[in-house]
Amino acid sequence: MADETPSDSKLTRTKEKWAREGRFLTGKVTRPEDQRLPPGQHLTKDWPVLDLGVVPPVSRERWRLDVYGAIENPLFWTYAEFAAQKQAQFTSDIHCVTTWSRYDNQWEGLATRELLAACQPREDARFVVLHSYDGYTTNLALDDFAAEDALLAHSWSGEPLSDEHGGPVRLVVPHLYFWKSAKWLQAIEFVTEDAPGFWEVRGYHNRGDPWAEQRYSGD
Ligand SMILES: Nc1nc2c(c(=O)[nH]1)N[C@H]1C(S)=C(S)[C@@H](COP(=O)(O)O)O[C@H]1N2
Ligand SMILES: [Mo]
Repeated sequence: MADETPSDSKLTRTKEKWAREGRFLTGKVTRPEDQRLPPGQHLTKDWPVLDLGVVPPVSRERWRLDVYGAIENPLFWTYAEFAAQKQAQFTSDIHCVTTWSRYDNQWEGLATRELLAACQPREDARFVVLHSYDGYTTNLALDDFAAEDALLAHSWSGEPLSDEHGGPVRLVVPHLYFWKSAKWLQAIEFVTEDAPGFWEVRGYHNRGDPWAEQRYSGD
């Protein structure tokens, strides 16, 4: 509708509904410095590379992002379309299940909340599955995906994300172990039933909260 004002657009109404429901609150609190490092972790200054051993060749020219499933508005973006979305800059800590943590990583990209506003999850959408160009998958509860500091990142420390760290675009979900942060992101699938991913079917915890040391299934 051409005369639809911003205040009664579907997007605005959805955001208002989420606010009423208190939806997507992660319970994240600012932690005192002496509690910043989760249990069993040690600090590193460099940034280790961890993956399945294959860096899939995907240039910005060839990269596409498919967003589909239990949503009102499927999205199929080129890199230029992705880059034209509202930009966010977040600084956050990385916690890898292999016990290293790295503080103060500066990310730039598209906040997952902006993506959700654009794709409009259906009422029955409860989980997302991330699909990557190397065949990797990982699953997240929709509320974890929608954390206020989660983003689809294209830059780190003001530079384009390197190939080895998941460029052109990776997910970053700082409040969970880093295996949930899919590199070389290809697709985001919204589902009504949970669907464990690559590591989740190989003994890793389904959620992966570092503060609760949810490393392996059964923890
Ligand atoms: N596509 C893809 N994403 C992935 C992985 C992978 O193998 N493939 N490994 C995960 C794991 S186990 C970790 S710890 C982080 C490592 O990210 P980094 O190499 O940038 O440190 O990426 C995660 N995302
Ligand atoms: Mo990892």
